Amino acid sequence: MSGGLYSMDQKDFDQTLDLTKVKPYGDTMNDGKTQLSFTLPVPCGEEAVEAAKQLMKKMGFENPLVVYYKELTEGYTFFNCYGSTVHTVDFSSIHVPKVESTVMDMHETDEYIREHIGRKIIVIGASTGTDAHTVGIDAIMNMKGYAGHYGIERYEMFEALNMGSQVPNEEFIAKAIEMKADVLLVSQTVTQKDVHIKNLTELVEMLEAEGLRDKVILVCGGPRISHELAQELGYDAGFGSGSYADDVASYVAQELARRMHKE
Ligand code: B12
Repeated sequence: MSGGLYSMDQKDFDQTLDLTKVKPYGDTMNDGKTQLSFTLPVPCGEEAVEAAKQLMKKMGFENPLVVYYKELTEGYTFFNCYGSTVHTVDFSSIHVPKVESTVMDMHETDEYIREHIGRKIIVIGASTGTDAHTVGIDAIMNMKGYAGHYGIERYEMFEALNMGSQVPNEEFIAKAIEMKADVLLVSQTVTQKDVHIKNLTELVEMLEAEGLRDKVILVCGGPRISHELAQELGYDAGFGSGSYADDVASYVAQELARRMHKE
């Protein structure tokens, strides 16, 4: 297929694409076609369908179409809908803060640590506060790894302790002091009523009160965590959905080396 369609720039493919005014692509460029689903707390019936369409118009969708609806339970109706959004975004002006490090695989990271740090990096991790979700922190730390990526416990140059879930911030900090941890990994999944913000903030405040905040690399992660949010809350880095141990281990190794060589 050399020289064919696949080697073309997307802009050459369709001259009507304007990256300063991007909208969803359905059948043709710029048609704005969007699928969305939601539930309304109203009884199932034609009035419910009309309510869904009116709501879609208010949300900025032209030609709203309800393609499926069903009573969920008495007084609640679920909808699948299509519509064409009138809104656009300027893709060319978007800037998303990201963790700045080179992602290496497990062997490369171990080698990097041997060369630049010369000792094992001590890491503790937990799902803190009331959060009982363990799968995220396990994915990052567990020996067996996740989706083909070995967790930090597998690395030769990390000494890692996964404390599990529902670990109070006090206990987490006490363990960090006992193990002289270089890195704290915090997982937060539940965000209802912003409980994650409260819990993540409390940890930062407690570390500051102990005079420990600057002595550790503080990292949080979870499905609703972004690097930007993490930094706003006083963390060094944040990792969201789709992160692997490789991302975190590479970052931590490079950040620790940077701090050591600055001193
Ligand atoms: C399994 C599960 C549970 C299990 C957890 C069992 C266990 N041992 O973990 C149980 C049944 C206990 C449970 C309970 C609850 N759950 Co729940 N649960 C889920 C579910 C189905 C999957 C979560 C999961 O395992 N994901 C897989 C992992 C691999 O993904 P991940 O966590 O995003 O992790 C990745 C990244 O985020 C990142 N990451 C995560 N942590 C960290 C940490 C660091 C340091 C780094 C670098 C990266 C990182 O890396 C990981 C790998 O890529 C989700 C829905 C869903 N499909 O996502 C709901 C979900 C998370 N639960 C939810 C809720 C509301 C609850 C309950 C409050 C329900 C209730 N009313 O009781 C309770 C809360 C209990 C508590 N006190 O925490 C909501 C959360 C909504 C919100 N935003 O707040 C969800 C989204 C379901 C929903 N749609 O409503 N849950």
